[in-house]
Amino acid sequence: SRPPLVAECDAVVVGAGFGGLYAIYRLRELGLKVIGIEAASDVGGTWYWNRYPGARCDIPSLLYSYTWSEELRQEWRWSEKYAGQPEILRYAQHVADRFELRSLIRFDTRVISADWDEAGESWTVRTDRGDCIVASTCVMATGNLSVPNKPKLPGVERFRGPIYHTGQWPHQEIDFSGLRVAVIGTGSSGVQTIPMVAKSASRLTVFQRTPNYSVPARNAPLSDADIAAAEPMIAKYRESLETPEFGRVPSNAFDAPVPAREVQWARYEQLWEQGGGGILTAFPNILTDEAVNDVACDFVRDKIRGMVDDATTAEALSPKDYPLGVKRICIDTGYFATYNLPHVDLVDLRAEPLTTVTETGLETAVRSFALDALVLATGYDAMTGALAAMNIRGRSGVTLNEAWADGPRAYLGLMVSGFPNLFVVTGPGSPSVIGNVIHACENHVEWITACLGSMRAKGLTRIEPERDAERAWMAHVADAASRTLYPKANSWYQGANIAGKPRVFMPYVGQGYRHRIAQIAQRNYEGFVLR
Ligand code: NA7
Repeated sequence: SRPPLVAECDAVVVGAGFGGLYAIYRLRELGLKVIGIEAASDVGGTWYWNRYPGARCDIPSLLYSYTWSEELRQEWRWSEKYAGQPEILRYAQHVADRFELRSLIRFDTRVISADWDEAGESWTVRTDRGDCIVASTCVMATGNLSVPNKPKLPGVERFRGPIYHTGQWPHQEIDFSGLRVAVIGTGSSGVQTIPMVAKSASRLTVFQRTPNYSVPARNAPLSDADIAAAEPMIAKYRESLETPEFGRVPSNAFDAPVPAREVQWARYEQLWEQGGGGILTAFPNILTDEAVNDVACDFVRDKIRGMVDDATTAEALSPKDYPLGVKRICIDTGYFATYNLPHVDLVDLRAEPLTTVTETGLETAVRSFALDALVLATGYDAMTGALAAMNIRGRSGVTLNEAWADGPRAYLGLMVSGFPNLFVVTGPGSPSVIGNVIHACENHVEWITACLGSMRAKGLTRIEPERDAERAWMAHVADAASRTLYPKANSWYQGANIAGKPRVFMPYVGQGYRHRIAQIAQRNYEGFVLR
């Protein structure tokens, strides 16, 4: 145990994942006194907690890397095309050591409140360790997928076996050998862990509410030649910090032609062989034109039928009622083939809803299942969960949750009106989780540091977005989404997975975000009030 810290500083950074680490680095470089706070015992954020078997990034490692340090880029060598969680965590740890960031971070410490003091123009941040830190600026780098969604399954408290959530996995290896295991949830986490759990469990039952589109990763070791070949692409990303390969809607989407079905099919075959999320770049209008997207859906369903022996199971595993790519597409290794194993079963919760958890298993409306362990791959209170849990109180005593009662809003996804000097890294209204979140973090951190640097140079101490600018931005975010197929799925992008969460399409799927926010900065921070 350590004594509580009572301190004043220039900036508090909450979270030591990829957003927080870089924020600490840049703010220190700016000459600020920075204090980092992290709930975990180490750096890594999402990659610290998500240790479930099979946890792996769905973006190629060479892109899922910081671009801001050439030295770092040269000295770090990824071993696989898609890095697994342990390697990504090692990367985060390496960054923390290499740039000597650890000494600035208070680990095992959770923020319990942050209060704005108008007279002192400062935030008072309190933690569960009794710390009280007064800072002129607060940077919330608390992550988009950091608060697990644990559905209230009826009777769950009775279950005698262990219950694991993929986003809060224990730090020791879990041995499922000889056990009857259930996995609930078939999003990216479920799709990744199911084939791994099937390797050791004596019986695996997957409880699926909504099937997902999944594409083979075709993961492989990275050769030196692969790395050299990726150089120009990486340089291009540094330039734009926008990742077109994954979920972003390109600017030519709206007037692109609809190619003949055979042409589309042939292209999908090619991309399927290549593996990974590239399928979403097949045609510029894949996320905007239902006619184009429909063919992609047919293509993936056809592949599922080809991979799964039992026709009823294949049918249940085939997504039907939403377009491909508007929930984050899954990238798997052997997911569908896992259902061909004799000890693996799928339960379609739409056909037979879960009625209760018992001491020894699960019951649906038609059957009961004896179980030794339960794995919840049920996702996150995404994008806003961590912010909502921190008791943030801004100007006039209004809490962030009150301000967001009708749904989250933030000007440019960076700042919330009523909450001066509080920056959000990858907040709602920014591209955040669409594409590559590391690049999204870099983009935000660089904007925030440039902003603070320019304020200091001009002797300004307070920044807050105008309510109207914020409103107009969120209307633009909604408009950008409405021009695409994104709203056609009940996804966590719009908070649909959390009961009672107001439905607002949170990520920005429009074009040229980095350019837009740079322009706003150039125009003397248009839409912000600075003094
Ligand atoms: P996701 O993508 O939110 O997936 C969660 C899964 O859990 C999804 O299949 C849900 O079904 C299911 N779920 C959630 N609650 C329940 C209940 N109550 N009963 C049954 N099934 C339930 O989270 P992941 O962790 O897989 O992935 C998150 C992101 O991490 C991913 O997008 C990548 O960016 C990496 P639903 O679809 O809601 O019907």
